[in-house]
Amino acid sequence: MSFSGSALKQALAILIASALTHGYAQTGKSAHSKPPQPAKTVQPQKPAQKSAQKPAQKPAQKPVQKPVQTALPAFSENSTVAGFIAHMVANHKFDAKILAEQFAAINPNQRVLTLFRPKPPPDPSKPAVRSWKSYSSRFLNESRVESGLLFWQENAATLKRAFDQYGVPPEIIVAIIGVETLYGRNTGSFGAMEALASLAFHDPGRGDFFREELEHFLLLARENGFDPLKIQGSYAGAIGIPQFMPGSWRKYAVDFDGDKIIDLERSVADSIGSIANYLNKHGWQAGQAIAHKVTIRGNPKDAWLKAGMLPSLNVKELAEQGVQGAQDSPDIATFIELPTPKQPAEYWLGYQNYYAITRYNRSTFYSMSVFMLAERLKARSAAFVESAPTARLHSFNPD
Ligand SMILES: [Ca+2]
Repeated sequence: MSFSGSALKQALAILIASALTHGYAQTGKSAHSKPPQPAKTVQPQKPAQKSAQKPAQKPAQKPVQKPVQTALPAFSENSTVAGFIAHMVANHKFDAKILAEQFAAINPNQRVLTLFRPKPPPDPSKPAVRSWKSYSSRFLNESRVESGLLFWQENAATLKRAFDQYGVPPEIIVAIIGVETLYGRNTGSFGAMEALASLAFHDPGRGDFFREELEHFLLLARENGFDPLKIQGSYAGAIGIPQFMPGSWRKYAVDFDGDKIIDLERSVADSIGSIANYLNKHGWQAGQAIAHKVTIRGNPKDAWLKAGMLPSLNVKELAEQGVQGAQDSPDIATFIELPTPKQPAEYWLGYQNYYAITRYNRSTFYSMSVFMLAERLKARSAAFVESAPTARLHSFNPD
């Protein structure tokens, strides 16, 4: 982004004036003198969402966070924000005064920044070892399977239509919604604009990405007539039943219930269609395998682990090197390690459809949780969803 000096000065002047006029005394918000607003920062989340984010801690035992004096300047005092406003005015004809007022109504949210970038462990020489078992137990449990079967049953016709149109099977869509928001029950309790702006202007690593997402968010709000201050989402600004980032919403979301509005906050059908379209556009291959569990001789080779998420390893060559268990698979795979401290790691080969899931969230643990939850749902669906019109779901023919 580049801004002319005068536009930037003008935006900054509007920001400051707006802060003074509509200031914190009136809104009851101050980044400096008051503790974080309970409604946005330490609001008790629904137990299920708590379990989805921090399963090890029971909410009742968690000590109340003490007010923290933040050193972060208010958005209305931030020249980068002024530059961003000038950009929105110059490129998208936004009203500088209204945008400045909206920035004056939100504050840099320290909890957002902490959740997005947790503090490193006290002893950097002992990096925390991730635990697949601990991570996946949040999602691979009876409660989430049963809720998923009910969701599948309730939405069987829509899921079949998404499968017919995009080739993505129901269990994958159900599993993604199950992992993301517990089937739409926990769509996030952070102000989306505040979360996005906090990361856009205060995260040292991903500021560029979140400034783009904030731009998409404001455009999305304008295009749909949303009040940007009333939209809630995750701490990273993901919105709605499928937790789309604003840029993905604008690019991949579809109206799937025919009311000519794309509503990922309330429409389950729009969410199902949008997830299917997203995976389809990211290379989903109808009918192809997603991943196979494998055994190996000895330790995995560095070259396998460093090959990246995009499938690039020749499955026949891997078999010659002792990777067993990937019969009837696509030719090219990525090697997946799922470590748990003090236990043997699990090893898997993932194919193009695994890669498509990683485009939703670029995490091996996330993607394998979706896949394994989907497998459990599929195994139980025949008995559970028997009366629903899904009997021929798996006869999808890509031709
Ligand atoms: Ca719709």
